[in-house]
Amino acid sequence: TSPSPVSVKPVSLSRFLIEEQRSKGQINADLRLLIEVVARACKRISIAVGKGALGGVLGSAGTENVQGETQKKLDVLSNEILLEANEWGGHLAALASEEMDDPHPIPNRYPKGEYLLVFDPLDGSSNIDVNISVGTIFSVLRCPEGVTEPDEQAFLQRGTRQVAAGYAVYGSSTVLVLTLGDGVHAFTLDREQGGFVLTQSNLTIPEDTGEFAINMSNIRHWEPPMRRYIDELLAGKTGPRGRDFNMRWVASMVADVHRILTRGGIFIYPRDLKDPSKPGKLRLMYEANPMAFVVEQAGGAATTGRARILDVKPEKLHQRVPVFLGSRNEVERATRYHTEADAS
Ligand code: P6P
Repeated sequence: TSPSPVSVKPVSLSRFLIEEQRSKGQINADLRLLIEVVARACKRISIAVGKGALGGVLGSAGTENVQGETQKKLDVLSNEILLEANEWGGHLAALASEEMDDPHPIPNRYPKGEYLLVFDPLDGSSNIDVNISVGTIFSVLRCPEGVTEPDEQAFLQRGTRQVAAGYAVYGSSTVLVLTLGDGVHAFTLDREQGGFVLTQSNLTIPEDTGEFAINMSNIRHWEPPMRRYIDELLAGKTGPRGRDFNMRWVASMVADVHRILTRGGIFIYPRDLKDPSKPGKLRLMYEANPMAFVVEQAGGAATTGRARILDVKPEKLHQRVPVFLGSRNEVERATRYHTEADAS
């Protein structure tokens, strides 16, 4: 029988990374340092988020980000925590964030490294003031050879070029989910020890599901194949799917994706016609790509409804993209409805 949980020696994030480095050559010392620094920053963000009203950081900062969205004080604080944590380590060539118009160079007083870090420091921040889970999403790319002053162009790499990605979800517990391109692993923050401990290895998403996540209030703006796919789910047993489906929508991508990683499901933020200039709401570089990498590494699928997300060639740092991700068979079905409609 497997040893009882208490007898299994807890594996810290640092030990996991050192053993990955030693056994699989998947990562080098700089990437290991990068992941540890991001994890420490997420721990600080978790502490700030956890203080809620007592931390004096709820509410709006009175500023807008590049998306024209009102920034919450915690958005700005979380961004600053990630910048300060990563500037001095010598592992990064530059950083980019949802909260900053342009990439943030590493100050000349610090050495530069070979990696680029792009992140959404606090995703779902509209949920903070109502005490619903939020999270941090991050993606790691290599700085292109010979680029000493990385600008936006240096970041515009397909999602298949990511060397690592993951997120921290600040919920009833704080969980860091990470892929280095060799499976997906989850680490829970042990608040007494102050570190992340491996709690799940090689997470896998069931290929089929009975649960979908979408903001139904946009239904009148959807393309016909999107309507068809959702109508069939809503028809349940009486419809062509021959089974009932359940719906969840947290309006925090990190929380919805974490549920799907844990028990399956399909998450959809489709293109909608209310603003043709915006192909969906979610951003490619620091929401769709990192989540797509994690989901694929867990055996799921992630598309724009028409193409694999990780194959999309980025044109702009803050560009948006439709997102269908989760249980492989559901994502493939929803995608097929769109590609068949296009072909007809
Ligand atoms: P809506 C949060 O603002 C976010 O970027 C994602 O975390 C979330 O999935 C989505 O937007 C929610 O969008 O339109 O339902 O508020």
